[in-house]
Amino acid sequence: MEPRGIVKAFPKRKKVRDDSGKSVPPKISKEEGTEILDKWLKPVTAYVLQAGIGQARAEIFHKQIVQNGGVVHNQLSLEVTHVIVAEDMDCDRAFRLLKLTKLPSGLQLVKASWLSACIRDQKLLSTTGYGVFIPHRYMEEGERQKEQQQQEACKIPGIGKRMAEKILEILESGHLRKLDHISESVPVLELFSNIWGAGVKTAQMWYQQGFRTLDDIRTKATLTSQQAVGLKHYADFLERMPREEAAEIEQTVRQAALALKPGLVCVACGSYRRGKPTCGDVDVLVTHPDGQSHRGVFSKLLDSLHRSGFLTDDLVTQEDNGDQKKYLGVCRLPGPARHHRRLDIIVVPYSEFACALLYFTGSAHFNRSMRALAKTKGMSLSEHALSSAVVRGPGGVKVASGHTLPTPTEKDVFIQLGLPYREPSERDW
Ligand code: DCP
Ligand code: MG
Ligand code: MN
Repeated sequence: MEPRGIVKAFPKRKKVRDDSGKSVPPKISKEEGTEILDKWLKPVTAYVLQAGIGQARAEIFHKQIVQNGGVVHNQLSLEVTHVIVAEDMDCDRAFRLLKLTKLPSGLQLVKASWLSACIRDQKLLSTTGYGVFIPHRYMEEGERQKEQQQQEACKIPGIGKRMAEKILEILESGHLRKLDHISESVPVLELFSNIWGAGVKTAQMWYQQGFRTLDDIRTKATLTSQQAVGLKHYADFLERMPREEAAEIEQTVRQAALALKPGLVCVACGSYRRGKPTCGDVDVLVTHPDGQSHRGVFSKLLDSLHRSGFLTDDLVTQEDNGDQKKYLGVCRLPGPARHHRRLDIIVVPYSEFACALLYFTGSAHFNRSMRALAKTKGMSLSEHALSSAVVRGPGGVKVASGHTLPTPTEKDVFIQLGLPYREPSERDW
């Protein structure tokens, strides 16, 4: 290993220094109320290498640098960003005089003519063309690789300077800091977006506000009423219930419904109807075979279930969807050691029963496939009905409106679509 000389004394170099205690603090000259506001040399902390420049010229430089907001150091130190050297200075000599074996990263050796030009133009000029040529053997290993790799990366078509810098960072350190930040946030974003009612956007916002734990959210975040319910039942909502418990919940809803109106049909759909051993929630469909008596049931049923203490929290009290009504909330069966469970209830007219049942049974993926297939056959499937599709002419103008196809049972939907019937337990994909 080559000796690293003074390099070790330059562990971290700040390109733009702050204003804290420097040997020659910038002085703002004031003349009759006119302040020199333009401290254009502020980013520069210079060390003027007198050899070949001479004391008189060096002193003029010192004065000018300080007057324009820069800092002058009388020896090479950590803070120095620019070493000002004579025009004819070569690299070997400069390194010898500076007692350097390698060029610390961030330090530039620039010719005095650069400073003269800056002072003439009263602005910070690029050092391009004024730098002392530094052969690779004088560069720190990292600096050398960086220069080479940056040239290599830039050669790839479509890779610009900014992308090349990112590639370089990955090559140098094995990772990209920007991504570190993302991967750090991932578990927190997951924690937050598992709160019912909080999506990725909300989770990201909370992360940006500095929140990292559910306790931060509880004590500091602004929550919608849904998110407050979600947070209250955080653990319960992440847990799936055994299907036996889902059956008890279905039964509780059915009893309350039948007490309101005999003949109401209550069916637990979703994962329960597909025969899953555990359910994320219970999805109860309510309808009445007489085609009329479902009306008015929705709010009465919810009132009843609230009064009995079965429903503990509401998430969405009423989502109007044509003739269908939807409730999303939280329930808990009576007795000790019971968990809070998510419960969805839809009340639908009997004419829409088959399509609503098909939809609410899912799975969501199966529904998407069925809808896509219906489209290919010139039909349209929804939770309301199976219809012949709306026909549109040129420019999207409606030529023929769709009409509802008769589907008294789920089987009829399959038949209309030309598909063999599938039992609910076969609708998982
Ligand atoms: N559904 C849908 N598209 C969605 C969400 C739901 O088609 N984006 C339908 C199909 C689902 C049914 O509604 O099966 C019930 O929705 P759930 O979210 O309750 O899903 P599951 O009951 O299928 O699963 P889980 O056990 O997680 O509740
Ligand atoms: Mg469900
Ligand atoms: Mn559901």
